[in-house]
Amino acid sequence: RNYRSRTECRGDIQRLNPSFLTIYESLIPPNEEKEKQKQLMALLDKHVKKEWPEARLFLYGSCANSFGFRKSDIDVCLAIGDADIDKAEILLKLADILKSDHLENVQALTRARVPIVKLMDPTTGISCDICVNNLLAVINTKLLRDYSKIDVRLRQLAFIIKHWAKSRGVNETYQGTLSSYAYVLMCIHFLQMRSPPILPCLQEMETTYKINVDNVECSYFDQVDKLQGFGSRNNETIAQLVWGFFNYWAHSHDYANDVISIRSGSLVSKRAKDWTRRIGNDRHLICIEDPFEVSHDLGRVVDKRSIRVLREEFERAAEIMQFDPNPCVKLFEPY
Ligand code: 3AT
Ligand code: MG
Repeated sequence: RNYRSRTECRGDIQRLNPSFLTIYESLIPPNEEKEKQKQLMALLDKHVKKEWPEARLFLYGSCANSFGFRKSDIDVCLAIGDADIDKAEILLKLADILKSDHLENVQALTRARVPIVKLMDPTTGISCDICVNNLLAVINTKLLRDYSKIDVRLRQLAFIIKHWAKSRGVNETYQGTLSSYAYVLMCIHFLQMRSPPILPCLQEMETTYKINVDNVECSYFDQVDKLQGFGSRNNETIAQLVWGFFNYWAHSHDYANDVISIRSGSLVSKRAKDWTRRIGNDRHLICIEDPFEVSHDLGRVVDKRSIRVLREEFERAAEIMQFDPNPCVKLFEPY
């Protein structure tokens, strides 16, 4: 099959905006959920401080980056200053401490890729995963949250794309498709590349926030209040952006040569990163650079089979956005 990149979208595209906005609104978590999360965090903090007075707890992932749906589980990071601690030992101890206080299903999973303690809090109904010293995830959570404050269209687009990916079964890293984190990076990159741009590149601007974590220098412009109205010269709407996003990934992206990079606000070449061939399990069939761990390709989970699944889904979505009379139904049909 040979689709050509489209430059013209359907004439009635604006008609689709209300349906996309309704879906977006229906996925946003209500404020009570934030309160319940705080309540659970306070309880966890009380227990943790008793054992490790210096330790701190941070929320990360979708419960804190502003891209979380309603009724999501929460991700928590326990930060313990000491870098050479034995994580498994900490997690076993943590599970012990938490078991004693009304929490349910407390389990330490010390051999997982990211070792965690899992638990469920019956008071708030929230399930939670706690990891140890995964501070880069806390920092990339802040970066995503800061981007979301600049232009509401990022949050709208990312919610629609995540909802599509979950409905179509392409948000499963263990099956070789992409994480939610990767999809949000794709959305940020897409909005940085609009003309005129809807988002700036915060890491290329003056440094107002700087922290060194695990020997990675993380710095960027975080005074995003000053960037209100940044994208106002661009008046594209959510329907146009969803159309453009799928059209880009279906027909325009150069999978053979390009890496998307929100760090640089542009495309960079696979050759420059030496991501042109398979090394171990990293095949680099779709390349998404992590903003801080720049040697890390979020597309590394994608293999020969799943890249076909992904690209066929992008093509399907692009066709629906171009031709279907009612894209908001077809786009999210369960696979
Ligand atoms: P859901 O709403 O739960 O689907 P999420 O935003 O919680 O989405 P993930 O479950 O993919 O996203 O990941 C949780 C957080 O962990 C998000 C990000 O801060 C961090 N993270 C995930 N994958 C990576 C990765 N490969 N490299 C660095 N950080 C990552
Ligand atoms: Mg999550």
